Amino acid sequence: MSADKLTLSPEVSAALAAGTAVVALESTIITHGMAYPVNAGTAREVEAEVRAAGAVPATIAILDGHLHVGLEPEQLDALARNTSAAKASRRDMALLVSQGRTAGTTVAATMLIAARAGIPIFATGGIGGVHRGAELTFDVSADLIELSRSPVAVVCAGAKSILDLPKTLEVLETYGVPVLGYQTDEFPAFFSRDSGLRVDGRLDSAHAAADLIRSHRKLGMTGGMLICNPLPAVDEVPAAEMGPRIEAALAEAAAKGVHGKDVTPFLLARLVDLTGGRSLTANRKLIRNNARLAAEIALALSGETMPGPFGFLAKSRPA
Ligand code: PSU
Ligand code: MN
Repeated sequence: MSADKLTLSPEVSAALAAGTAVVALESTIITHGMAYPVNAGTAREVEAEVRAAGAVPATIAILDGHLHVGLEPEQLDALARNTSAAKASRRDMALLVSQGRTAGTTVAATMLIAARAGIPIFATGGIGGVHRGAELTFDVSADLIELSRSPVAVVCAGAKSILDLPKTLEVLETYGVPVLGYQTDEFPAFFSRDSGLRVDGRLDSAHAAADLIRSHRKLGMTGGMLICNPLPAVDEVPAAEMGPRIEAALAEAAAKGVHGKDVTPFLLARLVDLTGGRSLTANRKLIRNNARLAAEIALALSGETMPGPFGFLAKSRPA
């Protein structure tokens, strides 16, 4: 797969050609993370946040078997209404393309496609990680290994404590993925600013993040990194409120025998119900917060040509 196998929107195509700041956005959150019409509204808000900061949003999805980078408003709305869209991680892509299907892309698949398009920055809410009980189930999200493979900096609010956060950080360390805190020394736990776990390093500005990304490239690193942006304190949901609801959602998943790629969407949907929508409100806010930071980092990086791993992947990767 090379960049010319991608379907770039005219806006994204022009921005990439001009070296303008572009922020990649995922779409599993649209197809499997939220229900219509909240998913469509959130996706539009996130794109608006990127534009307001002066960058171009590139929402990534698989539509009728084509890898799209940048969606028109009608395409975004149709995806949000599509209740039969698949969930695409790396391993699903060839099957979905060969069958002409439509899918939301996970963090893993979005990173892979963003890298091939030459987009080095990507904003999401939370990443997948090591599930609780993974020592028995082996349920470790493909997002983690993709972070070691695709040269994209992912801005997120950490990971939800539906996951085992210490094990998630261990696996990221094993895979050689830098984990940075934006204006924090702690790994954020999505709904809360702190998890009690430390990040590898702290970045206090978008320029510091851009400098780190440049150093990563200069060293010839071929993988990505995680930039963790805690949600604003006013938007936090207290851990005491989330804890029992997370336990309830996990118990339901176990009782129903939910497994494989259905686990994360099941837990996310149950949490929205169990918190009476409170988790959804926090989710919307933190994604916008991440989109803004990603746009600021993209701007700090833009104007550069893209040598190193990004340019190489976009221009000369064989099909
Ligand atoms: N975690 C969240 N919200 C999400 C996801 C994870 O808090 O929307 C989505 C992302 O698209 C992520 C995917 O890449 O779920 C991970 O799925 P899995 O655990 O099956 O790898
Ligand atoms: Mn899994």
